[in-house]
Amino acid sequence: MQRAVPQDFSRVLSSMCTEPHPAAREAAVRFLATNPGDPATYQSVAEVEREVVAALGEMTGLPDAHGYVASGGTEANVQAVRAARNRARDEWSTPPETPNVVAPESVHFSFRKAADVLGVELRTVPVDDDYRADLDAVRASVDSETVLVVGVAGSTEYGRVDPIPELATIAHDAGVDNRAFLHVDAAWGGFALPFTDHAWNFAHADVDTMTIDPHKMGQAVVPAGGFLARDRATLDALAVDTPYLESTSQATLTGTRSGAGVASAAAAMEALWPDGYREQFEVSTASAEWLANALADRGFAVVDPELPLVAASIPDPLFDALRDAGWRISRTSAGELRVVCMPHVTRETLRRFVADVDSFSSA
Ligand code: 0PR
Repeated sequence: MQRAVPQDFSRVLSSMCTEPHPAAREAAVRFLATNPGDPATYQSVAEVEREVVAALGEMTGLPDAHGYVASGGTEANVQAVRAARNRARDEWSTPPETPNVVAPESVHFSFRKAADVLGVELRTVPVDDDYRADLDAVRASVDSETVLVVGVAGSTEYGRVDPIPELATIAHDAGVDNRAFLHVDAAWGGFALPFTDHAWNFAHADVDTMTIDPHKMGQAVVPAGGFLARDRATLDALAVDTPYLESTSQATLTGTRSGAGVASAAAAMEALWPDGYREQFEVSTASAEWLANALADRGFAVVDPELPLVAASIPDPLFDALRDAGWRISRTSAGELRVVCMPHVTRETLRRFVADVDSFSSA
């Protein structure tokens, strides 16, 4: 272990995590030995967590936000499904026998885990020609046992934003007398979307819950995910009694949690919201456009970037040569090269990448 060194970010184009902001790193170290899972004992980190939730609420149009700092987007998505399932079970006049969740096929694979552990059926429906949830397909798939509809705001593969207001309407017409919920997965996109014209947040639509992760574009350390709920009742639907702790109930999925993650999220947001994140968004967007143009100029089919994420079809031998040269790149499920323009991905990095594309193409 003494000789192991952490990942050098200079050739990492595949990650949705990035180098933490210096203030986030420093705060994480200071709060390493704290546990927000026991807020009555670790009171200061619990207070910091309330600040993070309030700040995330401010970013997402939810002044009176309920939620917590989760271990990541996976936990937050699992909790969204669990909350919707529990509320339907406890509040509907006819609780669903086999609750289902309707989501576009672009949804992150964490929903497959959620369906598996929670005993709900995941119904994935096709996306349209631009990789967004196909509303007719969603409409055709919901029924009286639908407890949750999911929209993605910044999809993992193409950075697309689903039509959230329309999905909210569909969700709230589904289910029994009460209504199914709408969850927005902004795990990756949430720290970029405030600087766009997209309708994606609690103020734009009747969104019930949201995933938004400080440890992705928020530049916090891992682990720092975000789960937000419009209603207190949604968080209550997740709570279990904790008889031997001083706090009497716990809504999180994990017990002991990372105070480092919580503190780093607070520090990153204090340093960067809103101007630092806006500036980063503008720089990353310009980089993504630059890369998309550079690849298109070379004759590759490029998926137009909407958020700072570029997908392009390149030949397999070229992909393999780039990987062999140390570039950490990934593929979409359709096989395209996928480059996520995170803060550590500078224009200089992309210039070196395109230079390698050129030299391996002519080889
Ligand atoms: N929702 C969306 C839209 C996501 O893109 C992801 C992760 C999640 C939820 C799950 O979040 P956690 O991984 O925090 O639980 N998307 C990336 C992926 O799975 C995560 C990632 C991060 C991949 C860093 C690689 C990497 O180096 O592809």
